[in-house]
Amino acid sequence: MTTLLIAGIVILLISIVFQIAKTSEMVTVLKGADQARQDTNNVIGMIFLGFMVLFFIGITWSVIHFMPHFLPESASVHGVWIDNIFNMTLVVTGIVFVLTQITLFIFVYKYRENKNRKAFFYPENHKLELIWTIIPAIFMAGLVVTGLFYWLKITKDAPADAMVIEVTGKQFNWIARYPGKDGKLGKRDFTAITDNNILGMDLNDKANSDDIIPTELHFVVGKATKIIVRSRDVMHNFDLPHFRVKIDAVPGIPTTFWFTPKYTTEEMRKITNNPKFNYELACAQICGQSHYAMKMAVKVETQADFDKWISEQKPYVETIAPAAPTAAPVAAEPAAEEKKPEVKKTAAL
Ligand SMILES: [Cu+2]
Repeated sequence: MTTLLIAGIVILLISIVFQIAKTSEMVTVLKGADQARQDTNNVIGMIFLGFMVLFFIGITWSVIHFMPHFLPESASVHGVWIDNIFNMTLVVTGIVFVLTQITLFIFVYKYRENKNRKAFFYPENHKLELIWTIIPAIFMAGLVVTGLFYWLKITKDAPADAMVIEVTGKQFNWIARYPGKDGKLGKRDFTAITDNNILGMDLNDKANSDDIIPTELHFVVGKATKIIVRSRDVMHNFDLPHFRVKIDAVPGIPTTFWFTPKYTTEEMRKITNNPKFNYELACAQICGQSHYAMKMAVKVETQADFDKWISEQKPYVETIAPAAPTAAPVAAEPAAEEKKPEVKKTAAL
């Protein structure tokens, strides 16, 4: 029944179009070709103006509608600089965009074909061309130089007292490792990776004896934090959107990013007016079937709270089952190890 109804509507629409075409042909004959063309141009000009108005209403509506879903204020020191560059670029290019689009549509309407007007041949104007080349070039250079200035500031070496955390991506979860009391991350060997030793930690390396692999990431507010990002299989992307931190996790090549968290989770709950707010580490690289589920909870707290939390964590080696065949199951396997099939072959660390 529905199909029949749709077919009926389509036939009706086709016949309406056909009738309109026929009528306009008759009108052309009655009015004369020139007048008919003039009328058509008027209508098309008005349609362009209407489209422009609807276009700007649409843009304004979508900005207002999606505003509540925008990221809140940056929770890191450098994030504020990134936001400022974004906003500056958006304002400069936005003004140009609005002005050029309005001019474009108004010109289409104003200078529509008219039998009383002759086209004006105006091949070149060096002065005008210089103006519209040099002014945008100055603005673009300003944006690029500002961006570069902040980029160099953001990517310079982390302070010596920065807290170091290693985060390894794998299909499909993140594994965070804290250095423990000795402040050193132990050696790893990808050939030693097993279900019980998920990072292939070298058990002969003393530095590994106190390394901690917790199920969530904890940062200290106001403390520089350096993340060493690795991947155990394919390319992932370490993304902390609230901190404006984003860097690829590449198999075989550790990447690093350092930043300073500005607000604790509690403070951010007040800023966002959302008592359930939580920071989150996501994967921003489509890395396979369960990519969407690749995330980790992140908490920012005071140094005292952090110290308390870390003192409650057990070193990972203590949770690794002994090699004996009667070994008891692992007591505290970190994070929800995914239920999805695991990639059998580990490419690199
Ligand atoms: Cu991923």
